[in-house]
Amino acid sequence: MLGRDRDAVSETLNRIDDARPGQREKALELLAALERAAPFPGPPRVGLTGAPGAGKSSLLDAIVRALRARGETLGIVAVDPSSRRTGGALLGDRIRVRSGASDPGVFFRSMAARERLGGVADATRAGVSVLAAAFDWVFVETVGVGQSETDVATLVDTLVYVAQPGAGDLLQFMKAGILEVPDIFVVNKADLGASAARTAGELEAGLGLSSRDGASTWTPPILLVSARDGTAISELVEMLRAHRRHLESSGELEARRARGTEAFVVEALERRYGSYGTAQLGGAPGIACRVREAQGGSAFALVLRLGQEIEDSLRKPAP
Ligand SMILES: Nc1nc2c(ncn2[C@@H]2O[C@H](COP(=O)(O)OP(=O)(O)O)[C@@H](O)[C@H]2O)c(=O)[nH]1
Ligand SMILES: [Mg+2]
Repeated sequence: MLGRDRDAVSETLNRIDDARPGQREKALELLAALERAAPFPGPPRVGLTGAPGAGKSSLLDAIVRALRARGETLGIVAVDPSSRRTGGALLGDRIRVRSGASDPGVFFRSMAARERLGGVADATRAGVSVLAAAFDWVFVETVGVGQSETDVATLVDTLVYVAQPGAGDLLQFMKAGILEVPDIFVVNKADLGASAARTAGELEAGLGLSSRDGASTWTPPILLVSARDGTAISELVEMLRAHRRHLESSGELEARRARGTEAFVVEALERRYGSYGTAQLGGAPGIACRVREAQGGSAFALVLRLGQEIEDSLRKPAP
């Protein structure tokens, strides 16, 4: 894996996807070892979210071409909302993103959103960690339903929201809570003209009113692009780089990864052991505290270790 061998990447992804009993610990150990071996901060992790049909796959395809033209490599995880959409549409997505199918510099893997509808499965986080060890960039494409913006936000460093012209008025954006989380807003299909410009204007007005994290000095830009015509794709890629530079120079990158680790560990333990189990460690606050104590330790190692502690304490007879 660390030699960036493609076959090793596939093999690792298969192993972490192995649902047979007993394989879970091995998978977590493998992931923890990978995270330990890959120095911080690693490649940029970018999420694309937005309603189905907004053009996320098409944009990714355009980004792939722009980055490949400069010799940069990419790993892509697509969260497959298998229960929500037809196989045909998904296949179309895959083929488009795989336009570089024979190119060893692009790796594409789709993962089922098993745990929650439209949400980001555990496997996605694992997939991101694996790809981060082997490629210059990692992208996550997901569907924008319900909580998925905030879910993906804990997995990636840069969240891009892809809006569709005429997709809704300002009120809808605000109601959906879309404006609070993303780092970059993209209005795709700029080739449609006035309606794209109008949507960008609505987003801008909404951003002025939203209650975003006041601690960050980053002002989320709104870009008008066209995946179809290639308009402003290079500006988008430049913006991704600019956001990464901002995260690194401000120290926000470390803070953000730490928050992501905390959210992941708490959620993974709650899902596996329930509230009675996690109460053994003081519930979510207790677990969060333990994660902070571990200071940048692997999220997977923490799930394994704290899970073991929960199991041990559940086995002890009550005093
Ligand atoms: N006019 C226009 N259509 C686009 C553009 N980008 C994507 N589309 C079309 O929008 C539809 C949905 O695109 P897709 O990339 O699958 O969206 P996703 O569901 O967000 O991944 C497809 O029919 C695309 O051909 C664009 O820049 N302009
Ligand atoms: Mg898609």
